[in-house]
Amino acid sequence: MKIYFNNGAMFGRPHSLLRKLTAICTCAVAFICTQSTLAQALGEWQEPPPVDGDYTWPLAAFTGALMPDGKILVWQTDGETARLWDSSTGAFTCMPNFSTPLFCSGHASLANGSLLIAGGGYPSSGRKDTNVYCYGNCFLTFGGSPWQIKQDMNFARYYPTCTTLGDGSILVSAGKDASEQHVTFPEIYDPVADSWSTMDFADKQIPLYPFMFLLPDGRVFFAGPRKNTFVLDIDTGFWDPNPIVAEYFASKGTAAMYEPGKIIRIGGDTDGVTESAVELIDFNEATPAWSTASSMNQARYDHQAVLLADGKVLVIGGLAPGGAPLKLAELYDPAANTWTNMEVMTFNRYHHAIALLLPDGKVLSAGGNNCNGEPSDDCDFGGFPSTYCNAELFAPPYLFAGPTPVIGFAPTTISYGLDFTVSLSTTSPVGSSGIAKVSLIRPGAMTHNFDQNQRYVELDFTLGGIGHQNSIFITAPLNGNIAPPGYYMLFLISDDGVPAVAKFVQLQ
Ligand SMILES: [Cu+2]
Repeated sequence: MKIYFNNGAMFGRPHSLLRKLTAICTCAVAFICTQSTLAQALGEWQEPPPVDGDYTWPLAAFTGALMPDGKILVWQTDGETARLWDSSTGAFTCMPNFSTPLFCSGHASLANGSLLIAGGGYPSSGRKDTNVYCYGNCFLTFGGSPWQIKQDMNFARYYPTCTTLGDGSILVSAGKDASEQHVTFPEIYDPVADSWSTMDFADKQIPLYPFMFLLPDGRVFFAGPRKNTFVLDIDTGFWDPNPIVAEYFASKGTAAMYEPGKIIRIGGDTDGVTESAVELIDFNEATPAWSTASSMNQARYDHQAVLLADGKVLVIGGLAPGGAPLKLAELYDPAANTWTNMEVMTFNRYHHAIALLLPDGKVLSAGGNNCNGEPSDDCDFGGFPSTYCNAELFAPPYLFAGPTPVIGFAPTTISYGLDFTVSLSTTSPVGSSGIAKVSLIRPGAMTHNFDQNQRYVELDFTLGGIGHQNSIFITAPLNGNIAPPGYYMLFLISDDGVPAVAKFVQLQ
């Protein structure tokens, strides 16, 4: 942690005396205990724009996806509730989908930045519908509506998980059909042919909204919730029959891949026993196996996990043992295997809430509904009363850790395995020699406490030498299994740990 004089912590170098005092900072040294000092340690919950004291939203965002223009597509239940939120102004634009009740669908992004939405159901049960929320110039092609209706799936599904594969196709797993039966066959969407292919040899019942992750070798890992986890070989079409057994069930918990092949499972509640337990598995090892990591400070379920710009994992909200809502956020550092309490949230978030990393390094926390009877600010759409029609933003501690780098130029497209150059702005308070880390993060798409799309990939880079002090030479990911084709936020992180506002790049 470093202390800067001007409270906003954006400019100036750390003062050595203050730096020493920081290590023993107590509130006895009143002038150090400013808001920014607290924020350096705990982060800070903030009101989303417009900043006018009103956190209210016109809907409870049960589902949210970040689009490559930085706007966030959200909906509550029916497709008609869909809106696009501009995080810079706070303005909403109605984007109604009249064809499908989109609630309880699966979502993942396509190579062109559009969002594929598989199935859905509420208030009826599972549907075969395939919708695409189009990104880019498709508005011109489809008469002004961003919604495209694509080929139906082979199976009706609600509560499925979508997983973008290395070639840009999308695997859809699990869900329930129109008869409330579990769908046991996965299927794959080819966005070029607009067709679905059932994986006929991969008949297996796995839980609703399973934690599915594309591995660096192109296989897909079912990481739970369940003790027995399995690898699905996309090429052969068969599941590996040998389970990789975890210690906890992780029902109502969550999971994230925090680096290619490295997966974390966090918390959950099984048969009324709420877990603080955290487990890790690393598919870069010869024999991947679940291992126990440091537990969260707080046992919880129905929480959300967000990969931050620097590779740490933020856990938001959820419910404590017994079902009381939790406002304590926690931050996991994979390098140190530690959990640190963050600032307490303003609002409850648990069932049907969303949490998404934004390009400025902040996290949007919104929506959810209230199963406990505590006061909430109803925005009832079709039989879902007791909703949290509000949002707040979390500024992680890294945004208070020093001067913020500013990206000047970044290419709009990058190619697998090739180097590309990014330059810092001439106004950036950090030169290229002050850049310590470069990351790509795929935009999140979250519902029901699992993000089906977020992905963190750290990139190799070299700093510009003499004559190129503002340039950084970066190597793009080697292939689509490391990072599927599509749009990513490109973050540069200073040696103080501060991310620049990301630029979106299209990896192809
Ligand atoms: Cu639900």
